Amino acid sequence: MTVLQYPTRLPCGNRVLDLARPQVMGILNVTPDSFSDGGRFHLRDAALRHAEAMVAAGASLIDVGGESTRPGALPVSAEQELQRVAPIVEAIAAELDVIISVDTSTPAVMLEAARLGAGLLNDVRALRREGALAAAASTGLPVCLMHMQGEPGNMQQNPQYQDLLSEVGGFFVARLEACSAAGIPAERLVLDPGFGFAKNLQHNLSLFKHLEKLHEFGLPLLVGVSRKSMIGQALGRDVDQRLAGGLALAALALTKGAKILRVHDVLETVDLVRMLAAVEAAE
Ligand code: 9MG
Repeated sequence: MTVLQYPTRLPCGNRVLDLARPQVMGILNVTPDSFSDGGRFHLRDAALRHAEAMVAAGASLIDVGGESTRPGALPVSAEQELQRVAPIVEAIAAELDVIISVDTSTPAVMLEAARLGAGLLNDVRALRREGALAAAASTGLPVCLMHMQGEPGNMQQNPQYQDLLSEVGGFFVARLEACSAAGIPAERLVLDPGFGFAKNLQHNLSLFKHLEKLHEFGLPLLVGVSRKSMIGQALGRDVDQRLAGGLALAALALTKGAKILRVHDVLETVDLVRMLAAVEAAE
């Protein structure tokens, strides 16, 4: 495999993401059933205030999602997703100095979000929905391709792998080829192993342990483990007690070379990043 060494400046619409240092992506769910905020930020103003607080805490990206991807979640219509996401993207683009990432697999949402000022497409289905490759290509935006077997609705029903690392790698090979054929160059891609997506606890832990293996693609890695059930299962913690476990995994992900951390707890994660950088900069 050709190893591409990615440029440290990733153009994201009218902004640039500096990948020379780790970046924090704040999660903004605008779904009524959002698993960790109970849908509290459903309303436009509340969502904007939450985004503002995450930017003030140091997030360089805000990931806006209008379709729940929690295990067992059912897909929503493109119209419904658009109704949830578009006003928030528009408001953030008008009010805040931040890169807007849109957590979507839906071509119409990708196109409209890009028109309204989004700078990154975050697709848990890695552009496998019909029309998604063409839509993403036409936006010219970078895309985060995440690994997942099946769909959120059924993904946790006994996920099976013969060789997890090779299968995740093979998935990325196929998606990179599909992107290239659709006119999306590798320089515009970010990879994400998809913790908690069609993986049991042992799959998640093993994938994390061997995260470095994904550097073979020469692309930036995004890691999302914030408040996830892998922390709950490993530590026996409810969703509101997973911060310490999440920070431990965030620190480990950074030492393993991840460049973007997708999190709920932005302030704490930014402190973690700054602390690691302070040690790194010492003699
Ligand atoms: C939307 N979403 C939920 N979890 C995620 C994860 O781990 N990675 C990415 N890229 N998106 C996620």
